[in-house]
Amino acid sequence: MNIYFCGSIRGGRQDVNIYQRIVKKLQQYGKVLTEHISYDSLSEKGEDAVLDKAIHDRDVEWLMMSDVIVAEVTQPSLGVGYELGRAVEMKKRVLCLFRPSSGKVLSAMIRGASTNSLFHVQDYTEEEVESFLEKYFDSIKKN
Ligand code: 6K6
Repeated sequence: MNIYFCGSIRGGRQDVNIYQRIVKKLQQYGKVLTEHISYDSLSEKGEDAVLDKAIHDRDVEWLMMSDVIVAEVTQPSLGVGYELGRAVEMKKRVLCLFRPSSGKVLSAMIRGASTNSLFHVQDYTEEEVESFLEKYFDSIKKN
């Protein structure tokens, strides 16, 4: 199974530790095409139009190749929002993970998209992240 993980980069890297836990867990279920999003060394910096086009085109190709998209959406990110919109258009299976304890309120465009049966938003606390991923992947194996 190809899994595409989405997490904030230029939107801010404050949740990188939780991205690492998510990617580690996802690797039990399949190949994570975007493992680099969890790297400590990946900073918010760097802007280069040619490089950015290559990143965009490669990421859209990976989205097309993926079977499941898992996004950590607590830290708002334009790139993650864009990827989720493209994933919906591609009729992909999507799981969004959000931590209400952050004090943030999730965008209505993400929470509101979960009326679609392929698109699921899961509120969670940090301790529960692995168990929610287990439940989710068990449920999609059965379907
Ligand atoms: C490197 C250092 C700073 O910015 C970069 C760009 N590198 C990227 N490499 C791979 N994927 C990226 C990159 N920038 C954005 N993305 C994609 O958008 C990822 O798949 C993330 O899920 C999402 C993050 O978007 P922003 O808007 O938070 O950057």
